[in-house]
This record gives sequence, structure tokens and C-alpha cells, in this order.
Amino acid sequence: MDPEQARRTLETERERGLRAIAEAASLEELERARVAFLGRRSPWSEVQRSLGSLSPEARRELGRLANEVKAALDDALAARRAELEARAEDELLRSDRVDVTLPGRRPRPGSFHPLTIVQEEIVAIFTRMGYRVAEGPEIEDDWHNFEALNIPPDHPARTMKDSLYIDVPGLLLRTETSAVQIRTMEQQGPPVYVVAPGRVYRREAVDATHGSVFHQVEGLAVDEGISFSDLKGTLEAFARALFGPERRVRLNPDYFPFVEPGAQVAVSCFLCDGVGCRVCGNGWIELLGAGMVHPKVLENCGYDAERYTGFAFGMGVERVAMVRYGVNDLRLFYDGDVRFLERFEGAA
Ligand code: FA5
Repeated sequence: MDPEQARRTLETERERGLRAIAEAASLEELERARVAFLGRRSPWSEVQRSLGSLSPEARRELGRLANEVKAALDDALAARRAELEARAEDELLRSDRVDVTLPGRRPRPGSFHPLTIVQEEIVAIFTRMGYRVAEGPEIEDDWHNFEALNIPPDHPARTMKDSLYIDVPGLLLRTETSAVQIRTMEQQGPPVYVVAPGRVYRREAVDATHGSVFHQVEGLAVDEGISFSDLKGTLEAFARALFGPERRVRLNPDYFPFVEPGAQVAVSCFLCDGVGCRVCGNGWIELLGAGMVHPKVLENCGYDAERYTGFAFGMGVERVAMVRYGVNDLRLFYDGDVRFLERFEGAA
């Protein structure tokens, strides 16, 4: 390389290098500029390496120039590095900034499911009247679900069509909470005043008022001198407490093997008020079955049916909730749609 060419190279390299350093937008780009202009394979190094072949005078002059260029580039590199590092720190501080004045996000409080709320309301009405809460298993045996309830082996409720059996012979998913009546009377003597809330299972076509898994609250009162009018008075007091005085209550004769006489109790529909609509059909929503405990059931549990009489009832919690909240399809309780469930927040 001749001295003139070497000088020109150093001058251009200084100029190009200073520009590249000034334009480096990140620490990585700056490092690339350093390697390109001062690295081992840079034109500046090439000039450095060729100095030995020059005359002493040219060597001195070009050596000084090369040092000057290097010092200029080094200074520019250091200055730019400081700038870029400061900027990176600023950015970090900015992105990490916590705005302490921003209002916090309040976690949304959960609430009870409407069916839980209604079930507790039903139970509370009866515990206030002096009833105690009883429980029984959801997997029941033949005796408690059928036999002791005076449901004979050839009763249609026992067929595969209506009940959900499990793989163990003699066991099934209970079809009604009435099974808890038997368990309670087996465990204790009279007098008995219990309510038994729980889940029941049936092979049932699901529609707006029927589920195949639903909830019931069973009631049982056995004592000396209990009559049908006690049953009627109790149920009317219950309906008034839950629905208010404007809902009408209707009792119709009905048949259940474990009561005699038996009745079906309905309230006037919340939507059409007894006229008849899509929800109720005939103006009334059936809420519960009830009746005087059959003497055979009392005897099956070792009670003296001559001395004691009693009444029992079993109501559908979903049906009560429909009337209570004006919900026209019980499937809504199970869809898990938050927009629906939110309506019941804090309801009681
Ligand atoms: C019974 O289950 C009787 N154990 C009730 C009873 C108890 C009668 C004690 C006499 C003495 P029933 O199958 O009618 O009866 O059901 C009782 C209530 O549960 C009905 O009035 C209704 O409110 C509700 N219910 C019945 N089937 C369904 C269903 N598929 N989906 C939702 N609720 C139902």
C-alpha cells in the first residue's frame, strides 16, 4: 500500500466510522461498527499492518494519523455507548414504572348458586318451625328407595325405564329424597320433624320443567295426633313465607305408594298467574307431592302405627326456584352462564 493511498484510507475510515457510530441505534449495532472499523479485518488494521514496509518518515506520519483516527473512533464509541446505555436504562425504568395512582382491580366476589340459595331458604323456613335437617346417601339400596316406602317389586318406578341403576345389584341412584324418611325413622323413634335436602336422579326426558338430575327437599313429621290439616297448614305457611301472599296454592288428590291419602301441591304460575302459558301449561306449577305417611311405612320402620300418624312431602328445588325468581326454564340453572348467574348475586 503506498503512503498516499494509506492516508486516504485512514481519512475515509475516520469519516465513515464516525458516521456509523453516531448512527448506531443499539449497543449491538455499535459493537458491529467497532468491529468493522477497528477490528482485525478492518481497513484501519490493514494500514497498521502495512506500516512496516514504509519509509521511516511515512511510517511516522501515517502512524500518528492512524493513532489519531483510532483515538477519535474510540472516543466516539465510548460516548455513543454511554448514550445508548443511558437510553436503555431509561426505557427499562419507563417500562417498569408502577402507577401507584391507578385504581386496583377488585377481585369479583363469588356468590352462591341460585339453587343453593333457594334450598337454604326452604330449609330455613322449616328449621324455624322446629324441624331438624337429615341427610341420606345418593346411592341407595332397594329397601330404602322402594321396599320400605311401600313400592312393590312390580311397581313401574322400579323399571330400567324410570330409575338409574348402577353396576352393583340392588343399588341405584336415589329417585326421590323419600328414602331419607326411612333412614331417619330407622335411626330414631317418634316424634320426628325433619327436612332432608338432596340430589335425586331419574331417567327422564329433559325439558323446561324436567331435569334428569334435580334437587328435592323432603319433609317428614310423625307424632301423636298429626292430621291432614296439619299438613295443609304447614304447606300453606311455607308457601306464604317463600312466595308472598299473592301466589295461590292448590292441593289435588294424587297417588304415592308411601302415603294415604296423597296430594299434589301446585302454586299459581308466576308468568301467567293461573291462566296457562308455555312454562306451566295449565296455569299451575307443580311444586311437591305430599300426604299422610302410610301405616305400612311406619310399621316398616318399627313405629306403632296405631299410636302415631304423620305427614310427608317432597318438593322440587328447581321448580321452587323457577317460581321464586321467575325463571322459565330450569336448564338455565345448569348452563353455567355467568350472565344468568350474576342476577342472583347476593339474593336471599
Ligand atoms: C316424589 O318424588 C315424592 N317422593 C314426593 C312425596 C314425598 C310425595 C312425600 C308424598 C310424600 P314427584 O315425583 O311428584 O314425587 O316429585 C316431587 C317434586 O319434585 C315434583 O312436584 C316436582 O316439583 C319435582 N320434580 C319431579 N320430577 C322432576 C324433574 N324431572 N325435574 C325437576 N323437578 C322434578
